Formats: sequence, C-alpha cells, structure tokens
Amino acid sequence: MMECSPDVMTCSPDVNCPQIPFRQIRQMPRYNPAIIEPRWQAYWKDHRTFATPDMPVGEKLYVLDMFPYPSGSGLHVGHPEGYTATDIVCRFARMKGKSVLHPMGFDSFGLPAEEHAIATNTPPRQSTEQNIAVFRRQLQMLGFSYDWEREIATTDVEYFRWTQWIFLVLFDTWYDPDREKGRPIAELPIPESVSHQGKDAVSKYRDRHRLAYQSDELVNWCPGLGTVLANEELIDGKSERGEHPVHRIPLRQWMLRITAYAERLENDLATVDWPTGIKKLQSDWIGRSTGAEVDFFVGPPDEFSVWANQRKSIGFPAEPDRRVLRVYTTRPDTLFGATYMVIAPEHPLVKHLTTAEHEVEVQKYLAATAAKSDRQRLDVRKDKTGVFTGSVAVNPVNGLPIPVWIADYVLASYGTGAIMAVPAHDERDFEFAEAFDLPITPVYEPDDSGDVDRQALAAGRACFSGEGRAVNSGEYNGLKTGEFKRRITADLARSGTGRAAVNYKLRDWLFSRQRFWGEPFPILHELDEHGEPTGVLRAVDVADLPVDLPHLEDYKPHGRPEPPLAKAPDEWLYPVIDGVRFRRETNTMPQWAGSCWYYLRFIDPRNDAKFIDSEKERAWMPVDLYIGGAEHAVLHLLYSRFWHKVLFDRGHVSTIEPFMKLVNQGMILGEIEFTMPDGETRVDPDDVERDADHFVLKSDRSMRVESRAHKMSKSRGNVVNPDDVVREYGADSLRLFEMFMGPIEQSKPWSMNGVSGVRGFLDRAWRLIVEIHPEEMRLTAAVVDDEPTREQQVVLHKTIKAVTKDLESLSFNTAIARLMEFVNYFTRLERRPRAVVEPFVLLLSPMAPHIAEELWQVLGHGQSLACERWPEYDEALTLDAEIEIPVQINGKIRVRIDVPRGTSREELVRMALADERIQQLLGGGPPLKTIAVPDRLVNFVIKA
Ligand code: ANZ
Repeated sequence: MMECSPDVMTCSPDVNCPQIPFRQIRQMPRYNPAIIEPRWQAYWKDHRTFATPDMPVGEKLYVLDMFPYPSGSGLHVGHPEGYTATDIVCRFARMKGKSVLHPMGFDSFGLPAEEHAIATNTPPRQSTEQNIAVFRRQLQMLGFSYDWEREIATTDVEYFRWTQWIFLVLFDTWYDPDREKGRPIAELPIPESVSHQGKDAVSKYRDRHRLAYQSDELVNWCPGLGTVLANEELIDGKSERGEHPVHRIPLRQWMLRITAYAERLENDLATVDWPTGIKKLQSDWIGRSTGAEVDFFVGPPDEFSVWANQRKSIGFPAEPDRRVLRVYTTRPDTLFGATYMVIAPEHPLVKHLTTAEHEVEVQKYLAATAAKSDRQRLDVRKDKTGVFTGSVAVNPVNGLPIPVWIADYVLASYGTGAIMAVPAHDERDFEFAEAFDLPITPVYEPDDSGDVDRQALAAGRACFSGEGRAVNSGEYNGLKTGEFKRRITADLARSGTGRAAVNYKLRDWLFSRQRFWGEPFPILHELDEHGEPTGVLRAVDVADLPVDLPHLEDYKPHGRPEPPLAKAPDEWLYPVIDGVRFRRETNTMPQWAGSCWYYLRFIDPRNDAKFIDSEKERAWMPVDLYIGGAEHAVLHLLYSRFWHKVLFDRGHVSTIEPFMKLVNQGMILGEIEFTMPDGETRVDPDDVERDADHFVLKSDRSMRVESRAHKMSKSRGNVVNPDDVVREYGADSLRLFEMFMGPIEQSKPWSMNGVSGVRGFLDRAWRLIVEIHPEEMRLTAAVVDDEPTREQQVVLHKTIKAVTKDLESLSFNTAIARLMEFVNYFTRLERRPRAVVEPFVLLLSPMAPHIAEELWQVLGHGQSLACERWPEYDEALTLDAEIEIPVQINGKIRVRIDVPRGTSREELVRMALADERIQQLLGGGPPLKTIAVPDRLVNFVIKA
C-alpha cells in the first residue's frame, strides 16, 4: 500500500489512507513550497516567460544587479536582498506594461577564484565553472525573473574577447584637454622635434599619450598574493584581501589614464540619482582641489633677478627647467609665510639639489623612506622626519632665500611633488618646523579670535589654518583670504612665476596584475634579432581577438614579480607576424576589468560582430536602476564610469553616464546575540525577553542583557545558508523575509523566527483562497462570486493604492505589511469575493511569485500572471468613507457632523438641520441663506 502524507499535493484521491480520513484531507490543503516552487521555475523556463525582446516595446526599464563573484562558498543570504528588491521592481514593471531588461551573470575572473582553485587543486576554469553552477542553481531556486538566456560570465572567452577589444579602444585613445574628450591616437598632434627623429620616436611619443600606457611605477607589490595592487585595494597599507604586507617597488606596469577624466567624473556626478553618501565617497576619492602652481628659483642666487625679468617676458612655462622648483599650493595667499621648501624623496631634483656636504645624510634618509607606503607617510599621528639638501630656493614674492628639505610627508605623486612650507598656517608644516627648529612666520591674523591664541600665533608658537586678515605680506596686508588669493594668483601670472591650478587626488589606475586568472592583454612587444624588446608595441589585430589564456600546468604565483604567463609555451608567447617576432604581454588585467562594461553586454550578449549593437544600445541604455553594495563606491563604480566615458567619446555608446539611479542595500548581519553585561557570557535567546527598548533575563527581569548583531562570518559561525532556509521555509518566505526586515538601505540582523513569521503569513494567504474540490480532489478556490461590499472594496482599493505607491518608492517592507493587513481582514470573513481576492494575488506576486502563480491557477487562470495587468485603484474608494463636516452659523463653526463621503448638497443641509444644537441656534426659523459644499462645509446665515 502506498504511504500517504497529509500533504494534499502528493495525495491522490484513490489512496486508501489509514491515518487520515479522506474528508479531513479535503479540509487541509497545505501550502507546500517545496513542490510548487520548482514547478513554477520550470514553467517560467519552459515558457520563456521572462525572455526579453531584443528591442523594447513601449517604455523600457533596465534594472541591474551587481553580478556576484562566484566564490567557492556559494550564495550568501546577503545576495538575495538586493536581488529580491530588483526582482520585485521588474515583476511590478512588467505588470505595468513596461519592457523590462533584467539580466544576471558572473564576475568570475580574479584573485579569490584563483585562490580557491589553488586551494582545491583544480584548474581555475574548472573550479570557476563549478562555482558558477552552484550560484546559478541557488539564484534559480529563489525564483528571480532574470532572462537567463542573456547570462554572461566575464571569464567566457566570447565575453573577454570584447573586454580586450575595449582595452584596444583605450590603447587607441589620447585625451585632448582642449576639446575635453578622448580622441583617436592617429589624431594626436606630433611635435616637429619628435617627427624629425623618425618612426620609432613618433610611435613612442604616441605610446606616452595613450589612455592605456606603460610606466615605471612605484607599485604596491604584495608578495603574499604574488601581485601588485591598486591603491583602492589597500586598507591601512595592507592588502584588502588577506591583509598581507605590501612593499613599494618600481615595476613596469600598464596604467589607465583615469586622471584625464577626473574633472568629468566629478562634474557628471551631478547628473545621476545616487545616494549622497556614495557621491561624497566618490567625490572625495577624486579629490578635486584648487590653488596655484608657483615657481621658486633654485639656481645661483645672484641670477635670480635676471631669471625673474626673463619670466616677465616669457611667462609661466609648461615644464620648468632645473633652475626651478615648482610647487602646488591651495594657499598662494600664504607665500610670504613660506619659510622653507620640501620635496618628496622621489622628486627628480633630489640629486641635483643635494650638495656634496649633505650627500651621505640624504642617501641614508632615502633608503629609510623607500619601504613606507603613502598612507604610512601621510599618517598625521607619526613624527615628522626629513633631511636638509644644502640648497636654497628664492621666494618669488620677496626675493628671500629659504632652505630646501627632503621629507616623506610630501608625496611624489601629488601636485608637483614639492611644497612651500608655511608652518604658521599648516599643521603638518608646523610640526615639521618645530621638530627641525625652522622659522615660523605668521601672515594672517584670525578674523574672530575663536580658540586661537593670538599672542602665540604672532610669536610663531602656534598654527592657525583658518581665514583672516593678512599681515607681514607687503602690499597685500589687510586683505581678506579670498580676495588675497584672487589678487596674488593674478599677480603671479603677470610676473610669469605662477598660475592657477587644479589638482586631483585620483591617481592613474594601475591596470596590470601578475596573476594567471585574468584577461590577457591584447598587446605584443616587438623583439629585435637578439630577442630583446625594441620598445615598440603592437596591438593585436581585432580579427585575432580573443587572446585566450594558454594552458599552464603551473600557474601558481611564486612570490616574484614575474607573471605566471611568462611560463607559457613558446607558440603562445612568441607570435611571428610578417616575419617579425613578438613577445606577448604576460601581465593580466585586474579583476575590475570585466565588470567595467558587463551592463552593456547584457543588452546584446550573443553579438559576435560587435561588443554591442548601437541601435540596441540606444534603446536600452542607461541602466535605470542599479542595486548593489556600498563597498563598490570607489572601485567598480568609478572604473566603469571611466570606461563608459571613453566609449562615449569614441562614439560607441550614447549616454555620458551608465547608471542613472543607484541604491545600496544594507548589510544582512547575523542573528542577534545576547550576552550578560560583561559582553562575554553568552545568553540563550530563549532565556531573554524584551522590556521596552532593551532586553532582560526572563528569570530575573532586573537583569539587563546586551544584544548585538555581528557581520556574518565563517569564523563567528553565524553564516546562514540560503539552501537551508529554502528547504525549511521556501523561497517565497526567504524573499519576503529579506524585504520585510526593514528599509532596503538599512543593515538588519537575520532572524529565523522572522522567516517563520512571514511563512505564517503565506500559510494564511494560502488558506484564504485554497480548498479541495469535493469530488474531483483537486485544489480549488474558496472564493465566491458575490459582489464585494463597499467596505470590502475600500479595504481592497486602499491596499492597491498603498502597495503601488510603496513599490514605486522601493518601500517593500511597508508594502508587505499592507498585504498582511489585507489577509487579516479577509481571513475573518466566511465569504471571500473573487473580485477582491484576484487583485490581492496580483499584488502579492512581485514579492512572493511562486505562491501567487499557484493561487492564480487555483483561481482558474490558465496562464502565468507575470504579465497580467497590475490592479488599478479607484481613488474615491481609498478615501475614508465617513468625513467630518463643519457646520457654521454666520461663518463660525458651531457643530461638526459625520456624513458619508460624497453626500449631496441637499442631503448635507437636511442632516445639518437635523442636529439639535443647530436647531436651537437657528431658533426655529429658517436661515436667511444656506451655503453648502459637499465634502467641505455647511454655513447658515441668520439675522445677528
Ligand atoms: C602651502 C600651504 C599653506 C598649504 C597653508 C596649505 C595650507 P589639498 O587640499 O590636499 O590639495 N601639498 C601639496 N602637494 C603636496 C604633496 N605632494 N604632498 C603633501 N602635501 C602636499 O592640499 C594641498 C596642500 O597640501 C598644498 O597647499 C600643500 O600645502 C600641500 F596654510 O601649500 B599647501
């Protein structure tokens, strides 16, 4: 005999069940997500329910998730938070008749994938594919309405073919500062002095101006990871990943000239609808600063006046010669207070300016600073170090000589790598001057004394960095800071010793990595007959793309800066073209490359002739809504904006920005943990209860218990696996819970009780609608075809209105709360009219699509509800049925009466006259005049 379960979905009518009487089975059709969810997922796939047309029909909506990194540990419950939010938006928009593009893919190159491969001893491609399969299965199990036919992975050869193609666009572009745009390298004006030197000189000149260029850089070399890292990938001088130490070594690297776009990256932030916090992070990272460049003469002091006269006639040269130290300052108005100069240890004039007498000291100092990172060097907490060069510079505003020092608090890579130090008005300079006993000359008196000690400042014993009135500054004395800045900048320009200048903190993007698992560069280095590089570069022909990774038995990093691809077989490494031998570039691109443009490829993922079809690009771009983690503020979101602008300049895309609206989901933390006030002793959650805004021990309510939610991490053991949640409660419950926990942007603690709570809601929603057909033993709707009462209609229309507005404003938690209220209301009723139940199912469907599809079917519909029309509401029904009307006598409110909304004028007057107090006030006689406005007021005019 067959085993019977109380689960009606698996129970057939002819089962002779010994345990449960047949009637009882009919009464309790259970909601069973484990059965209905996979079934609807298969239905959507088979019916291509979410396949997106090539071109939008009508209004388009492009909703993008930050695609995941397919790590070895599978999906985390943090992932589905943003993914559910975008899925709700998309399902809602489809029902509103929009053409929706909602794709998903995998960001699968990069360090973690490679490390996982090494740890599990599998080739990276194989382990990446395994990880992707796990992620895909988990994403599909959650019922997201992605168009899976558009899936891409950055490691697909057909994908990175176009990543390499875009690299070639960058390689083929130079930035024209006059037109403020990137242009083809063939249009770069070549100075005659260069063209005279022949073809190779021209080609190297071009190479120096490309947006993708090679440079000998002091890089962040991380032996632990076997690669160099970008500044963005360091935290407190250590690698963000793994916290390994990082050293500064010079290495020839590929760089991307993102700095050329700094101004546009900053200005165009104004055109996008992003969270203010993210805009600020990005803006700070770009770090625009305005001030002036000023030249200090460092040649023989007796030649200063000749030089100064010369400058008056020739003006400020683009490049200073060796007789000049050029500084960048944000405060040219403090020039009279410059008492010494500082150059960075890597400044090109270090050797030139160091006198024989100071040589030994300087060498010692240079060796000591080489090991420090920029961050360590700029750390304000540390003691200032430095060494005197023996040279002096002449201050252009007063002809006074001041000493030139070398110190590591000045960075080679910012401004001009040299500063004028104004210890009276700059904290760092003040500390340095105190440490090395250098003069401190104040040139400002503070506007309002505040907490500045004026006497100490005047005596050179304090530092004041605010604004005020100029002193000790010759003809400028008495000027206020702003005016002084303007005047002196103009005067410096007239004398040819300075000019207004803008600087950015942003550095060019270090774009090469010494790892195997990344996109190979489509670049060849020409070799001479001895096999030595000639320095001439050649781009791989577009027709020869992609450059695939070669098969390597040993791809592991070895702790030396030589990339693993250098071990590739000769046929890969040394191509011969037209009789010339080349060596392939052996660095690979960083993990960020693939994610710089994936949103474009989703629009046209299988195009094998172009990276994207222009017509489709124009139709679908920009991305209308982008949801992802805030941790990408300065990496992915800056890099992809940069690539997008280059593609725009070169005519390959039509919008200046890729992502119009950005939302950052909050972090999902582990379950709240309880401890005794010592913060250590753990308390079982079952022993705790809430007391107003805090928690106490159940056994002793005077004992307060601390509560805290921590970031989910393997080491804490508080990681929740979505597979477990789905198995226990179903995907719809997981989705609903993640949206119900609170506003999308907030961080929220996980709670299994919470999941169980929303599951209870879905059970109630199911029971509201489902019963078993008494004869045919199939599910059927427990609804009636009655006309809904007005009250029921009001409940429905209020719900439609609230849910619609909430979904439009991404306020998912409140939308769910409204649906819960709806279910509570109708659960109490015996008869549930179809005309209210059907719209409810549609409202529920974006949040909990599987149960909604099932209910829709039970209600007798033959097709998916995914493209049903979103319910409309009748505004009149959403307003309160009864309203309060003021009744006035001679314009003065005397009584308020409750009347049904929409009561006619005549009825309103009749009801007002029926009121006893009004009757008294009218004194029995009719009023002289009656004014009545339905839903507003009644006013009786009587003789005074
Ligand atoms: C003189 C001065 C006087 C300065 C004063 C400030 C206050 P931001 O806003 O970050 O652009 N500086 C310039 N180049 C530097 C470098 N390579 N390394 C370290 N510091 C550098 O700051 C610009 C200011 O930082 C510049 O203005 C310069 O100090 C310093 F009352 O010049 B200032």
